[in-house]
Amino acid sequence: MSQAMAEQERGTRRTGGRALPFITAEEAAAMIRHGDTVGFSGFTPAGAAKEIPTALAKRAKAEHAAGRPLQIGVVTGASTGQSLDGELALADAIAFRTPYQSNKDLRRLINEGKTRFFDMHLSTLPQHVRYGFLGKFAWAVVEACDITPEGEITLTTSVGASPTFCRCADKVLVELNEFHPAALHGIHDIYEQDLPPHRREVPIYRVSDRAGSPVVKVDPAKIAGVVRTNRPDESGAFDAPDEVTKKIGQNVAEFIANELRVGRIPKEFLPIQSGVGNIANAVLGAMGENPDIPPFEMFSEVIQDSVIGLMRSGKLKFASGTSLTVSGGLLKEIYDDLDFFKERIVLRPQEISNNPELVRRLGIISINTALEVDIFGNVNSTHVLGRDMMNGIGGSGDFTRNAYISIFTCPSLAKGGKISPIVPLCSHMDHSEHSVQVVITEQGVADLRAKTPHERARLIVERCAHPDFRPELHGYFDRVKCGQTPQTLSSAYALHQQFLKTGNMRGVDWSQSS
Ligand code: 0RQ
Repeated sequence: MSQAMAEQERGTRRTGGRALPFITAEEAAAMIRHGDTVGFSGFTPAGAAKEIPTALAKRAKAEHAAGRPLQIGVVTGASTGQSLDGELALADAIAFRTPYQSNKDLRRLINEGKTRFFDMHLSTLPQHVRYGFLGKFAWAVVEACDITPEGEITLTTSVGASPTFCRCADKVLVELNEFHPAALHGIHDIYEQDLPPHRREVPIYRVSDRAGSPVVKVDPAKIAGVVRTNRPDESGAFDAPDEVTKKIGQNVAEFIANELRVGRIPKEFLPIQSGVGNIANAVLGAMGENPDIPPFEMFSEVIQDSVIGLMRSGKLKFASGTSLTVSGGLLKEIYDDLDFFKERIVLRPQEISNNPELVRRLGIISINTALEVDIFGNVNSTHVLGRDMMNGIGGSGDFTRNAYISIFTCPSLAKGGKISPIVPLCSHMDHSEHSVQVVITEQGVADLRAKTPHERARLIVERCAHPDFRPELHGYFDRVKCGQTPQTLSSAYALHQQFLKTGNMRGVDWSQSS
């Protein structure tokens, strides 16, 4: 919106005697000071603040050019879009970042050691803010599709940690984004847990239960400004499934269908959680196509593209999540038929969508993607070659540790065949062998339940590793006959070291290892 239009809007929207303080994005950005910690709305690009961070990035560039510092702590629900993480990273305006990111410019700064980043389980972020573990929050900056002068905020396509940011921050700035219809009111279920030792159980017993309010309630005196905007979410489309991701999806669907057949999954079926990314999208597609999988519910974090077709076909009965991260055309389809989708979707705070108590109570089948899995079933979700951050652990730990059945998927080859994601020992550990029950690649399924480390190693190599790498991996553990775990520390990272030396994991000489 132009400055002139914003000035026209400025002043008031009067109802019930109170006024909303309309201001421009630049005026909002000018209130944020160097050193402030800001909780921005956004869980993926869905529902992320856009105007104020972009204006702040511009201001930071100008301040830096004038020799003055301007950097803030950026806390969000999870990753965000280009106009938040991207612009602030390009302006070098981020002092620290948590709990998750997936932006290439920010990732570069983190891996160059220029931006502090700490990686957190997403369910724990809001309570850590309430406990004071992240220090004082000066601002909450949240996107809304509606706001009343009484301080009732209807969020947009994500909830994330926004209710907690609004509660804990000294002041609140709102981006009133007219791209999202006010009729989204009712899709959210805002519920915050009490602080220990007064915390009670979360009163959700079925995927579709609601426990809270459709709006975030904020003391109107804390609302320092409302910025009008009309901008879509910056969610990109997924790659169409290829042969590998399709086969991974089919293997997951067949495994789950068989668990149902043999009675290890109850006949009523269980809710599904599915991770982020291209593989996860393909897995859901395959679940939809498998005739032996009954219509199901999702209790997940991100509701992504393939969910919408599944809902239309009746295969997906209900989806609970914290963000509606769908590409533009699909979001329009949802908005054009909002009554249909509002009956079938609830958006919750991330501490509820990912709540360990609920994951265990509801018996969630979790399906997440690994960067690397070792032959014992430990999983690396976050680090390339043990050093560089990819995105972060996200919600994968919240679900995996507490799932009824926890599944990890990955392709058996990465980087054009030069990397085997199945390795002797993960170069970084996010999920341990104690939490990971099933590993699935396009090659097959390794069911690790009730297996020893020696048995796991054999299964993972035979069923999941690429045939080209099976001799390499056998070379690693076959000779070790004793010990609870067939590990040889001197060569545990031989494949990684080979890659660092030659740009390819192939060709390790195991005779050199002791
Ligand atoms: O690199 O982009 O340069 O080609 O990693 O890999 O195969 O495109 O997989 O998009 O599904 O992402 C784990 C990152 C997978 C994601 C991860 C390279 C590969 C490619 C991406 P390029 P793919 P996906 C929440 C669930 C953590 C958070 C989480 C993630 C790039 O799923 O961030 O689980 N997960 N949240 O080439 C080096 C290896 C590699 C490798 C792949 N071993 N070494 N590079 N790559 N394997 C729960 C919900 O409810 C949503």
